[in-house]
Amino acid sequence: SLVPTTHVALLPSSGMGHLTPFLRLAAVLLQNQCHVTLITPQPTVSKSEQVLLSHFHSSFPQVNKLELQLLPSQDNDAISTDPFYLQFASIRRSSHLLSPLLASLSPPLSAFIFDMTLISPVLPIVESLSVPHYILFTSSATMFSFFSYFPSVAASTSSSDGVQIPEVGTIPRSSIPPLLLNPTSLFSKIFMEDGPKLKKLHGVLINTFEGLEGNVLKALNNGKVVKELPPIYGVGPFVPCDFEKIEQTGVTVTTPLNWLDDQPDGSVVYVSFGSRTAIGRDQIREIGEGLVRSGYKFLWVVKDKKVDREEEGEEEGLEEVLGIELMKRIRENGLVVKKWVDQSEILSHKSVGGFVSHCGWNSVIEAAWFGVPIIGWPQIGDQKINAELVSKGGWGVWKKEWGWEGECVVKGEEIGEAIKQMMNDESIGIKATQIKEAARNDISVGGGSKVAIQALKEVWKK
Ligand code: BUP
Repeated sequence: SLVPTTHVALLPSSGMGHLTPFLRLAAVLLQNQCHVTLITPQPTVSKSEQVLLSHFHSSFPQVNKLELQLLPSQDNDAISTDPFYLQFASIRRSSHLLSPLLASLSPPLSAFIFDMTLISPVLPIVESLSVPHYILFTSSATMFSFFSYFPSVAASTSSSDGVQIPEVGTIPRSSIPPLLLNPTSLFSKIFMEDGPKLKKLHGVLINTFEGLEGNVLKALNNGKVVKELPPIYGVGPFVPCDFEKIEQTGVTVTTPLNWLDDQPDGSVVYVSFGSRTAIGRDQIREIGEGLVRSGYKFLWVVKDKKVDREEEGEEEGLEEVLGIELMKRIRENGLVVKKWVDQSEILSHKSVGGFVSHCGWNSVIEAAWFGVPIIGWPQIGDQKINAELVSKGGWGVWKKEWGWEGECVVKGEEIGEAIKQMMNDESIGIKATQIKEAARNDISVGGGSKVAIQALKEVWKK
């Protein structure tokens, strides 16, 4: 045909929190008549990532599928014990292998969109191949503004109480990702080495929208945060897709969905801390206690291991973690699952009235999309920054004194009280409905996200 094909290649990093938004972006690009190449680092860390990828490729056979075979890990990777961070390091170290992959693509690339943790290693490659290059930032625009601003003030933060980002607001010291306060962590390295290179990108895509972070997007694009940033595109909210649905095997077991079907509208609290945080045994028991005390029904996803592969063969009974007595009271009031659940399906269910969440960015956006109020309980990384923007928006709350993962054990009584308070607060429910409407407007004709995607397509045509 006479119309040149817009060909976009995507490269996600490790963990469901990075892979999911990339695949949802791929779906948006396909809807917008782009030809898509997906490059995935192999092998993946978790089984969930592998399953999601195979669902994606069977739903979209037209997507060109490429693998980046990672080099074996090295001794000096002992920078962290978190398998997902080790994988970040491994992808960074293997990224020179991208050169032949990218060079062989046909038709030539209109854009290459890669994970935000890969800027330093990928830049020289795409620059030498003259491929237009973008990152997908898989957290909030507020977190992005912190990422872009922090390197310039890092030297003076150790003694001060926070980071004041022009036009965006102050990030208190207690909300700064703890790994950033350790200068030898990979997280710090990515911030300090990659942050200053943002101006070399052709653009930054963020899964956010005007109704949620319009002011931040504006400040970033007006050069108020850091001068000479490339265009920042709010292309969210990414909508959960059909290929993510998991088969419900074992008809005899109560699935979350048929359990939810039996509960009254808005009566259930959904509890999940994401795919990467394993909560300690003591805290798990207190959460169980708190949920029972709240008096609300609950659906609770328990995870006590960081990577799902580890669970094979050594699955431990929940009774052992929670104790028989507590387990009995829990069974009377709620449903506890240890497996991967379809979170979007749960959040979209009419019986769900609140979400106790670690505030991983994908979870926040999914809650906004379905209009579910959040009780934030940030555990690591960017999560306090995300929790604060939810609470500022009035559609959720978080308890600052609950601290980071493992910092202290929060008592069940306190947890139950917090749930009761939020579930009874009508104004939070109203705000959550408003954020849902704003989310839906943004991806409709004339909405901010729709406009951003059109703008990108125009740029890619040239
Ligand atoms: Br657990 C779990 N089912 O059982 P976040 C998670 N999810 O669908 P994270 C399920 O995984 P990072 C489950 O809907 C979201 O899309 C959830 O991403 C889905 O947190 C994704 O919320 C989790 O960003 O990642 O995994 O802690 O730390 O990278 O943000």
